[in-house]
Parts: sequence; C-alpha cells; structure tokens
Amino acid sequence: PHLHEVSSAPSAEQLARQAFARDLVQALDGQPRRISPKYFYDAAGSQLFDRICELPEYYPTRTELAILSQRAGEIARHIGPDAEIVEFGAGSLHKVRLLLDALPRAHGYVPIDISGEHLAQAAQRLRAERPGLAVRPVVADYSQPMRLPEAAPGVRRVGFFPGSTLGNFDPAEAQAFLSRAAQLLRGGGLLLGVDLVKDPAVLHAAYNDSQRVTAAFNRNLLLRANAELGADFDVDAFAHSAFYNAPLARIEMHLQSLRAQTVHIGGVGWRFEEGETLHTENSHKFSVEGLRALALRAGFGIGPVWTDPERLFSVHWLPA
Ligand code: AVJ
Repeated sequence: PHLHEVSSAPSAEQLARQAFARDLVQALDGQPRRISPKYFYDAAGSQLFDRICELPEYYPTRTELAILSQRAGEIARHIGPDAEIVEFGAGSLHKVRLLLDALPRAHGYVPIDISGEHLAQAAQRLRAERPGLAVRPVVADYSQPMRLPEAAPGVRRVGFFPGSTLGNFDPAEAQAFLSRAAQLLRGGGLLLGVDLVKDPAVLHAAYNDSQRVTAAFNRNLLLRANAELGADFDVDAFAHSAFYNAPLARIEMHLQSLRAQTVHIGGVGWRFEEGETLHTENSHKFSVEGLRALALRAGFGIGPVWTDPERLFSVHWLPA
C-alpha cells in the first residue's frame, strides 16, 4: 500500500533526520563527544532560542538591535543603494527589517537557511510588507560551500551575518566561512555582528539564566534525538553545563551525565560515565582587533565598527 513512498525521493525532513542521526552517532562514537549546535534549532529549539533573546541576562540580541537601530543611517551609507542583502541563517526577520527600513532602495533580499519551511514563511511575510523588494530565499547550509542565484547586473551583494553566529565556528571554520563569504560578496561587503570578550561573570550569567531557559534549550537536543531518532536519552539524567573557557575565549555548553548510564539509538548502546559530557556548543567571543585580523586574512577590507557604550557587542562593516 505504501509503494509510492518507497519509490519517491526522500523529503527534506527525511534528509535532515538522516544528517542528525549521522552526526549524533559520530558524536557519540567520538572522544571528546561533540555535536554541532545547528541541531538545537528544531521548532521547539527555535522557540526556546527566541525566549533566550528576551532574557534579562542575555544581552547580545537587545544590544545588537540597539546598535543596528541607532546606527542604521550610517550603516546604510556604507551599504549604498541597489544592494542585494544576503542573510546567512535568516532567523527572525526582526534584525533585517531594521536594515531594510534604512535601505529604501535595496534591490533584493536573499535569506539563506537550512530550514526551508521557516524560510518560506519569512519570505512570504516580507514580500507582503515590501512589494518592491525581490525576495529570493535559498535553502542551504551556509557552513558548507554554496552557490547563490546570479545577481542582476549592477547589483552589489552585501552579506548580513548578525547575532554572533560566527562565534559558533571554531577559528579555522570561521576563517574558511569568511573566505568563502568574501568571494561570494566581492564588490560589496559584509555586515557582521559579533559578541565581545568581557567580564566572565557577565558571560556566565548570559548562558546560565535564572529561569533556566538556556538549560531547556540545551536539553532540547536530547528530546529531539528521542523524538526524531527513537533514542532513549533520560533527559533528567543530563545536566546543563555552561562555562567560560578563558584561554580559548569561548563559552562552552555541555550536557553532563549525572550518573553512569547507557543510551541507545537503533539498538546500539553508548555508555556515559558519571560526569562525562556531550559538548553541544562553542560560542566564541572576539576583540575588535582579533575580528579585524580574521577578516583581513579572509580577504576583506576593514571598515568602521559600531559598539554599544558598554562595549558588550560589535557590528562590523567589512568591504569585500
Ligand atoms: C545564536 C550562536 C549566537 O552563542 O549566544 C544562546 C546561541 N546558545 N544561548 C550564542 C546560544 C546559548 C547563540 N548564538
């Protein structure tokens, strides 16, 4: 009765599930055990992340929004008219709206995201708001090499990569991503938001909020594995652990086994000793100089940087 399903090509959802299965099994096989934070963002995880952005302790989102809205005019002058805005990882449209509002003559908007569903919805909403704007979503994993639709003649591509998502990459990955971005954006530039090195206590609080939303966000990865892959993680037997690794200038998030236990996926078991962790995220923090050195090595020029008065967060204009 289900022959038509057997013969049809795998859906985007099935492919995403397979990639998650492959990467989680690889993480569990590894030592140390480490998985990409991109798997946080299923529907539930995306909602938890939106709640994180509203937390009193989590300063990055509101600080970046304040910088973007206060400096929108100045930023728009660097971007110039007739640009096509390419957003890497189009989450909420909140931030790009601030930018587009300051760019009445923007030619187009190309949001790139791995979640096609999320992306289609966002594109529809924006088209309704801005009928003159060419919105061309691209479903892709921007952490991998990728191609973009041809830009119209005379249109400059300007990248937008807010939220300090760059900080999720290891330094070598960040370098590789920026090098590819510099090529894709040649003739235009990149507007890049990154979190800054600061008092470790402030960083610690931002990833250990008192409402424990970040803990739920971290643990949601295990719930997702149970729901999508039939894993049997005992979610209550893993603690949220987030700490600042000062030598590497990064927040690390882990899920730490509270006791010796064995977890199973598809009949295969992996043992966790008490205290052993699954490393779920690195969130690198930058200095303005360090970021500029990285950008230069990737082939960008150096433009102005905008920060808040407390120097918590930074937004960089990098000509390509
Ligand atoms: C979306 C990667 C920028 O690193 O601060 C928030 C994700 N993790 N709280 C960050 C996150 C825990 C966030 N980024």
